[in-house]
Parts: sequence; structure tokens; C-alpha cells
Amino acid sequence: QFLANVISNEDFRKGDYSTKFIDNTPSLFEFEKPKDRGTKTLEYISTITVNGFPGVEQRQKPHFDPPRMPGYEPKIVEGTKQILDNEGPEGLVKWLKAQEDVLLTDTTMRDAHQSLLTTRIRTYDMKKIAPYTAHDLKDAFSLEMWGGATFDVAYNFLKEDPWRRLETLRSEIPNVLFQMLLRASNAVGYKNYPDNVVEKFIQESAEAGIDVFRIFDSLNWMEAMKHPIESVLKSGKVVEAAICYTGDILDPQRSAVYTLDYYKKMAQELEAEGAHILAIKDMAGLLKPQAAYELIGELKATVDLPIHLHTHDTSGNGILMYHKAIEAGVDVVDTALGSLSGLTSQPSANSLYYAQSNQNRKVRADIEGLERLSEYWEDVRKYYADFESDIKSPNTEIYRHEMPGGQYSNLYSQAKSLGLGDRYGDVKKMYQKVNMLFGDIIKVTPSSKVVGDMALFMVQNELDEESVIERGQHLDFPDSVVSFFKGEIGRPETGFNEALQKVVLKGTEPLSVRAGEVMEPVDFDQLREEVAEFCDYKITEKDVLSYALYPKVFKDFIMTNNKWGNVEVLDTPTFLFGMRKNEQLEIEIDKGKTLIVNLLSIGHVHEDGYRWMYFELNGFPRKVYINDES
Ligand code: 3PY
Ligand code: ZN
Repeated sequence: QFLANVISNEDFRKGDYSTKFIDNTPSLFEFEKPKDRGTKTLEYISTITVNGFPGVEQRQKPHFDPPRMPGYEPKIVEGTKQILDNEGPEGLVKWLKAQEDVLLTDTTMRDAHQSLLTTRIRTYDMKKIAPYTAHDLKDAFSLEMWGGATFDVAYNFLKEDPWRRLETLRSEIPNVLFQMLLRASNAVGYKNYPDNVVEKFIQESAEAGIDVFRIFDSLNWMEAMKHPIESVLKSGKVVEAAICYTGDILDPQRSAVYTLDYYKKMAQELEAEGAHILAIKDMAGLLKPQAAYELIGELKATVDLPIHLHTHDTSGNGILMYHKAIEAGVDVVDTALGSLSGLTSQPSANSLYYAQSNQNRKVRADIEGLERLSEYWEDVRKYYADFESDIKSPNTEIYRHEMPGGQYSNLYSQAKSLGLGDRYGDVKKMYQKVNMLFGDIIKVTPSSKVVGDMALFMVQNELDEESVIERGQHLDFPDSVVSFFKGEIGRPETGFNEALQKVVLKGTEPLSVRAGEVMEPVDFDQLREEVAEFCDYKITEKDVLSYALYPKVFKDFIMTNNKWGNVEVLDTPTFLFGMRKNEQLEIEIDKGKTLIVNLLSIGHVHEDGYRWMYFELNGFPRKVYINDES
């Protein structure tokens, strides 16, 4: 605390101090009394009760029925995790190739809620169902439960540690492979990181419990995939190298670039780099049934790798598409449990099970188990109603604008915040035009964000494809667009639109090599020292890495934790809504340590904008003075 006072002292920061600084500055010795866990928890509950949770409409905590839990004692039987642990990636691949039925990857804990609920599902709700997931999904190939947006959203919005989520679930689910989505050199971020950060991230994730790394590059740029592939190979885990699918291989009018040959060539290159599994990542749900049949069939004949197919069900054609892909020999498909499936999420595991029930190739799953887990998530989903998107029915517009599953509602919020909510139709049309203006690129995080930012910018400034170049020298383009044209997120298949690049960069030279290659390696020792300045517990390598990836987000998370303690222990209704008057709660803050909290009354607002909140904590009266910002 003394050191913290020195570092935050104004004079000290300005360098305005002498050798008498310590003697002359008594405030350096004023230490804040550390608050106990109970007080911190009451302060969090009070703030949320009075001011609401960001993104949740402020209202009294609704009454939710407890979620339906499976009514049996879960048992752990060996699954794919043991095959990998005992026989290595090659043994796993051999086993996979020998399966007659199609296998499932369950995306419920990653892409499903990333796409439907802006990634807001908390560890608390995952942990509760985890032992039953180990039991009921024992036949699954894997659970995709980490990576993508889950990493930063956990810190930023849920105030929880994503590493702890991984470790907690790993200990509860020891039998099924854990899979993550890795954005190649962007890791779990939105920009390129130096190679040593990506490599350390892979090592730490492997150690914490990830078995299968799905690696994709947002422009399908092979150069960017080689280094992460090599790092996963070094870790001894499974490399699932992904090709992002765009356009339509059966529509020659749509694209001269993304043809069957394009995908076959990339598959061969990935196989040559040492991939164990090939993933087709249909992030916008553009792959149509017959195209899937031909693509999977051709790829099976081209490479000797198991094929894992990912899609989003936005158009409503997902099950039919999977049915054709299964006919063509796909090995694994991504699905979500019924109640968190469909629309911008993955197709339903439960529906696919029945669709394949009298076919040669069935779905390897226990349907009773899928139904039980689905009931649980149906109930839990209600907590997060405020994060639901406004898409209510299948949407075939995606075949035109080609926006990835998770981007649709995000871009709409961005448009609304710029006052363009009522022009969202124009934004979507512009998105399509920007794609062509950029040379018809792959659109997925982060390249999809660049296209989205440019579309908003052009609609806002009343620009079209010609005027943006004519007037470009005088325009201040969005940062993401400048970074794209500098080559910082990679190289599109067709290169850059040079006329546009020139006006965007205004004389700055673009990169001629991969960004990660020329970026200074991160000095982890120095970062460790920086983290030690604001972290008052024993820091881990994972903390240092999180700080390297997201310095501000990580620091804010630590500050929030200091203020409120670990809010991960709160049940979700309490975390999002606080408490109702006269409600009694039991909160297990540590193993065997429980707080019994009763909110007795809420005082009126004082002139200073604060109010008293009166509680009973473990039988004793307690009050908390809270700023009413509502
Ligand atoms: C992500 O990068 O988070 C994605 O889900 C891309 O599809
Ligand atoms: Zn996806």
C-alpha cells in the first residue's frame, strides 16, 4: 500500500520531489483499511441493485425458477480426452478416421452464446452443469468452450478470469477433448501480436487444459498460420487448421477467387504444414447443402485428414447442409445443445440426431443426455434475456452481405450508437459493396470488423465506391481500416486495392512481411514487474500473458476484483440484478465459507447522491453507503 501511495502521488509522478519527499508527505502513510469479503460483496450487490448492470435494463430482480437439473448421479467414463492422452494426436486421428458415425463438437459454452447472447454466459452456470456434461456428452468428439471472444468478454464484462474458467471446467470434465478457437497471430485478440506472445499463449492454454486448437486466419493467409501451427505441434496437442469459407463454389458469378480449387489448394498446404485435422469454418453460414456435398467430397479425395465442419444456422439451412456433408463423409460437425442452437448459433445437436436417425451414418450421441442438458440451458438462457439479439427467424440475407454469425447484431449496435440505426439496411448493402471494393476478402474476426467499420464510415459520410477514392486524401479513415491497408492483419488473396490503399495510407509505407515477424518480442520480465505493481496476490504466467494481450482490460479487471472481491461466486440473477428487498441469499465465497445475506431496506437518496443500504450479514446488521447513479 505504501508503494502504491508513492506511485500514485501527483508530485512523485511529475518528478517534483526531493530527498525529503517521504518525510514531507504524511499522506503516503495513510493506508486504506482493507475491506473484508463480506463488505466487498455487499457493495457489489448494492451497486447493481441500485444502478443496474451494463447492458441490462435496470429493474427489480425478476423471479426465476431454479434451472432444471438432470436427476441422476453423474458418472465419468473415458472419452476422447483419454485417447489423446494415451495415444497422442496421431492415435486420435487414427481413431477418428475409423469411426462410422458422425461425431459432434458441442459449441454451447463458446460460439453458441457468443453468437446468441454476446458471449455473456458465466462460468457459474457452466460449472453447475459441468459434471452432467461430462456424463451426457461422453460420446462427443470435443467441447468448444474457450477462445474467440470468450477471453476478453470474461475479463471485461463478466469480471471473471478466463483461465480459471478453463481450469474449473477441465477438472469437472476430464473425459472429453476441450477445443478452442485461435485467431492465428491475433490469438484471442483483434490485432496481430508478436510471435513470442502467440507461442506463450498456446503453451499456457495447452497446460491449462486445451487439447484441440482450431487455428484460422481472418484472410486465409497461409503465412500467418504457419507459426501458430508450429507452436501447437511443439505443445503436443492437436492442430486443427481451418479454412474460412466464403462465397459459393457452385455459383461462378459470385466469385472468381473462392473456387473449389482455391479450397483444395489451401487444404493441401495445411496438410503439408502438419495439421492433424482440417476444419472448414463457415463463419457466416454460407455453405449450401449441395456445395457442402461437393466440397467435402473433393477435400476427402484431396487430403488424408479428418474433416471437421463448422457453420452457423442463420439461414435455417444448417441441418440440411450437415446432412449432405455427412453423406459426403465429413467426420465431425459443430452443433449446439437444442436450447442454445439455431439462428446465428450452430445447428441443433438434438435436431441433427433425429435427422440422421435412420441413415447409414448416425450421430454418435446419447439423445436422452442431449435433451437433459438442453432443458438446463433453456432455463439458464432466461437470465440473459437482455443480451438476446433481435433476430427472430431464419435470415437468408446473409447469402448477400456474408456477415459472420456474431457480427450482425454487433454491427447494428455500432450503427445505432452512431445514429445510423434507421439506416441499417443501407449499412448492410454497403458492407457487401465494401467487400468488393476491398477485392472480395474473407470476412471473419478481425477482417469482418474492418469491413463493418468501413461500411459505417461510408454511410455516415455519404460516400460510394468512387467518391471514397476521389475524396480519400482528405478523409480520416477508421483506425481498423488504416491498419488493414498497412498490412497489419495480413494479406488478402487478391492483394490490396492499390488506389484505395494509397489514399488511406497517405504516404505511409505498408508492411512487406508478416506483422508478427517484425514486431519486437514482448519482454515478459518487464511485464511481470508492471503487473506486480497493481496486483496484490502471487501473479502467475497466465496473468502476465493476459496483460500482454489486453493491458487495460486486465488491469481494470484486477482493480474491480480488489474493489468487489471475486464476483464469480454470485449466482447469475444476483450478479445481473442484485437483490430484492427481504430476499435471503446464501453465497459460498470459498469452500465451506458461506455468507448469509438479507437485504432489509434501501434508504432514500441523500444530497450527495448516495443512499444507505441496510443488510443483515450472517445474522449481524450491516449498512453500505452507495452512490446512486441511476
Ligand atoms: C471469433 O473469432 O470469435 C469467431 O467466432 C470467428 O468466427
Ligand atoms: Zn462460428
